[in-house]
Amino acid sequence: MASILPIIIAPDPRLKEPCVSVERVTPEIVAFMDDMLETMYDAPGIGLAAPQVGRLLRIIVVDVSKDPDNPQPYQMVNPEVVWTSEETFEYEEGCLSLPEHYAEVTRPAKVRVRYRDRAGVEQEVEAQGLLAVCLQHEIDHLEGTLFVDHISKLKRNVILRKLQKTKKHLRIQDMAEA
Ligand code: K1U
Ligand code: ZN
Repeated sequence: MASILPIIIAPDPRLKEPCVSVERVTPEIVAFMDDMLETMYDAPGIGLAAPQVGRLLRIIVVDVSKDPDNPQPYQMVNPEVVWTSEETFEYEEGCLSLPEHYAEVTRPAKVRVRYRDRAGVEQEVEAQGLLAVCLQHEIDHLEGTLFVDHISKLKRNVILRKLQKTKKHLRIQDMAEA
């Protein structure tokens, strides 16, 4: 049975590190990807990258269907963007590691992504719309890049300072309850 993993909240140095490639898709990697998918659905979210749960591995999961009756999950090992369109697309992004903060980010409108699936087989997907946005957002996580790194320094610092304050308050609350 899959487990729900704790999600790391920014600011945290583990969210700023580049991740390492996965050599082989072992049963342990498959079990970890199942835990990631369960964690993403539970949050709820439409994507999750391994560093968000403390593993600095090049693994992401995505499901933009938002429909529990018809899920369309992707579990990707070593995903890489191999083509982007000239055309761009603006979308108000969120992140499970930056809860309750959103900002407009402009990215290529279409991308082609190469990855290995849970059987270790190389695959490619061409995406547009929300799937393209989400894939780029999750692959960014693997380089230690957050959506706030695509907005102005002023807006980024406002969001990160607010999150730091929230984390501090939560720690004080935890200590008081212990
Ligand atoms: O990477 C993450 O933290 C997941 C993030 C993915 C994402 C959202 C929006 C644009 C780009 C990438 C989220 O899933 S935030 C939560 C969210 O968007 C959502 C949650 C429930 C239903 C629908 C959307
Ligand atoms: Zn994110």
